[in-house]
Amino acid sequence: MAAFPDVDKIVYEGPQSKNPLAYRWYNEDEVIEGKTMKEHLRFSVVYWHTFRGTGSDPFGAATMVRPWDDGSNSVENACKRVRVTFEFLEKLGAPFYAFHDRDVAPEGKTVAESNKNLDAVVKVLKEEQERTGIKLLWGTANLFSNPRFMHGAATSPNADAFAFAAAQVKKCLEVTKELGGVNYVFWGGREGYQTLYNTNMKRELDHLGRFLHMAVDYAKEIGFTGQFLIEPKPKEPTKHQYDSDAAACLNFLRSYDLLDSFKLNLETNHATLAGHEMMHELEYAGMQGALGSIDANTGDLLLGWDTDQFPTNIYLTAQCMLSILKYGGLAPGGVNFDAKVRRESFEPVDLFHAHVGGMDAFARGLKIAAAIREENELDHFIHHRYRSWDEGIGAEIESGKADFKTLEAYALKKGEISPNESGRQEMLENIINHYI
Ligand code: XUL
Ligand code: CO
Repeated sequence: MAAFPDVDKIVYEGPQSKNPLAYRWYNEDEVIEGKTMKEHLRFSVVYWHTFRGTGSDPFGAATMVRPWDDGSNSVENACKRVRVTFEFLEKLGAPFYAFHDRDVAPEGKTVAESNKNLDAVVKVLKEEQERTGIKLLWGTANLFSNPRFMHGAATSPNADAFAFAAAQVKKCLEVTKELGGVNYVFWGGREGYQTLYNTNMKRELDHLGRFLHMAVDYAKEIGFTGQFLIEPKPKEPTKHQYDSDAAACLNFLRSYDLLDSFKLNLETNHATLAGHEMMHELEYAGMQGALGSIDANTGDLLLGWDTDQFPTNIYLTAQCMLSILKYGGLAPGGVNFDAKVRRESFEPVDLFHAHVGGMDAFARGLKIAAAIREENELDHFIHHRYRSWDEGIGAEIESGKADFKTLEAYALKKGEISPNESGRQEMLENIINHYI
């Protein structure tokens, strides 16, 4: 029996449509800059929020109405949930999904039992992937929920926690490979600290480096060719997460000789918590060739935690798409909605409204970004702004010909710098508004 009997396949009806369950902007076959929207955006739905989110918060119990879920932790219930997930993905027209091992299958009392449960559910996931053609964008291991990881997993002071985390990632890599996953994500979970009074930071980071090398080695051994991704986040659950932002992650990867094996999975609300705009994170990763994938969501400016709301702000999505287009796209990564309906939006149909809105916001962002790029006003402005580096003293500095002595001689002779020019921030913001 269908879990969403009242929802038909969501189709593109164009900007004039008043149908809330139709796409007004996401037209998957529409070609922009030589690729279809489907190829650019590579939308993905997350298992954890969409099919495991209960709506509970620190002040109240679960609110979500999910008639197909019997609330038990049985493998049978987990398998039933897979069928519902794929009905949802098919009706939505999303080409990808993503999961943690513990979202899809119940954790057992032992490693062996957990692995057995996972195998049983993976069989159904595989069947449904084959039936629908929907693919796994990425798998990841949940190394933060089980109390054994209270002090961290790879960075725990307890070596057994490291060993159990390794066993879990080994299995999750095998399963991701089995399902043809195109990426594999490491989000730091509890890899961080609450106080430096009890923490050997150097030793913990060395262990994290070792852990990731083991993952790279094992992927090679089993022939998993998906892209490895690290997902930065500065805080929550720990006060300080080691993978705090794109710059910190790239420094870590470089220090531990892992730069060739990893790219970044950047999440909007994590950027906000780090005190950055998402565009900053995208640009920082992009300029270093490390832009892998995004977890698309948004926070709430008035709430200081990771609210994981669906993105609806087209300034935000246009900025994201400007950077993504600039760096040649996300593939094999994608736009993964690591986002949840709020606890007051408790009916199954709200899952559709949320994703349709997010997909339309990104499709619109893509169109806006492509239009901005076509006119090229921003690029022209930036190019012009840096023209003092194209010849003369600027070119000498960039090419390495100048040194402090020649520059002192230059300054003495010149007397004062060429006049500065306006940054024209307000004009540029107005230009962006022409395209929105
Ligand atoms: C946590 C978060 C995770 C990762 C996967 O804030 O974003 O769900 O995306 O572990
Ligand atoms: Co995320």
